[in-house]
Amino acid sequence: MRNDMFRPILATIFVCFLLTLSVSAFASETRLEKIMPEGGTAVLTFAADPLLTMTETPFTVELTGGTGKFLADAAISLRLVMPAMAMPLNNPKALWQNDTYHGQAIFTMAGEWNAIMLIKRPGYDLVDLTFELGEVLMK
Ligand SMILES: [Cu+2]
Repeated sequence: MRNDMFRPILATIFVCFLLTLSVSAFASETRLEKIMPEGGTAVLTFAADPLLTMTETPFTVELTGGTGKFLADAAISLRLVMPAMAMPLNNPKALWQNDTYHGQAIFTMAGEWNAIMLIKRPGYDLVDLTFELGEVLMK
């Protein structure tokens, strides 16, 4: 009797566990958000978590203006830097494609990285935002 009661509960817990595993497998991304100086937000999302060295890592940038409208007229690039040392220039661009800005990043060394996002829009001053990416791990 007791066994019959618990079996469906255990089965439910097991299915939930499997769902959690599969969701986290597909949702592994590193998402960072900053407020822009004149309002609105810049969201930088890498398609990996954790970030790994020597791996082409797609990223997207979503710019939203103060009114909540997507901004599609910007020229965007990242300066990927290590705060602890000078590294060779690593400045991937993010180009508008369909619905958002897309680019590819490669981290050339394990350790702590920052992404300085440069945003230039017609009629506006250059904006730079620093995103702290944390540790990039050895592949
Ligand atoms: Cu380095």
